[in-house]
Amino acid sequence: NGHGSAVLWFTGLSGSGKSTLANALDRRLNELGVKSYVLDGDNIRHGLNKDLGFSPKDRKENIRRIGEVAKLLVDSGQFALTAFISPYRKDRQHVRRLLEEGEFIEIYVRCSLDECERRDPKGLYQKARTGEIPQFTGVSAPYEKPLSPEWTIDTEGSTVEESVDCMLDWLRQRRLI
Ligand code: GGZ
Repeated sequence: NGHGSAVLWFTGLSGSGKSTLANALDRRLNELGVKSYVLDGDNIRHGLNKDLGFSPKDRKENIRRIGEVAKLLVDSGQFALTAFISPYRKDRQHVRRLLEEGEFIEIYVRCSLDECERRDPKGLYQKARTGEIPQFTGVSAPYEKPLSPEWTIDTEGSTVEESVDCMLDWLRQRRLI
């Protein structure tokens, strides 16, 4: 179909901007005639993975299943854009190994905890601080930042449009689109 296929794996804290970026990139890719599909909490945690919570074991299984689905999308010739916290390095590494060399593109959506807490679009950080939500990433559960991601996006220092333009350039340079 005239373009490559790969997993664009967005990882970062809650409220860092993963879903926003994935959806914005998805729209631009589709305008260019590039097939892509976004996997995020809305279509995965409420469906396929609604039996899973937020214990380390459940997060691991969440990411494992998402990795398998993303692989199927890649096999069908599309870009899979995934937007999950995916806090554990080991779990992300597992997905990387599921795919061929170059098919797993890890994108670290970097945003300080302070700024994520300031944004707090769903009021979840506040609930995490009072203990109403246990094991909340960044507050009472760990986030292991990527050590060598293919790409890092600083959502405190650039707009969504700027970041999406950069990602499109990056994909063009690598002849993926
Ligand atoms: C982290 C939680 C938690 C806990 C509910 N910790 O801002 P959101 O709401 O939409 O994004 C968060 C989402 C995280 O789900 P993921 O599937 O991305 O997590 S993981 O990759 O770690 O499996 C947040 C909400 O679910 N949420 N409880 N305890 N985020």
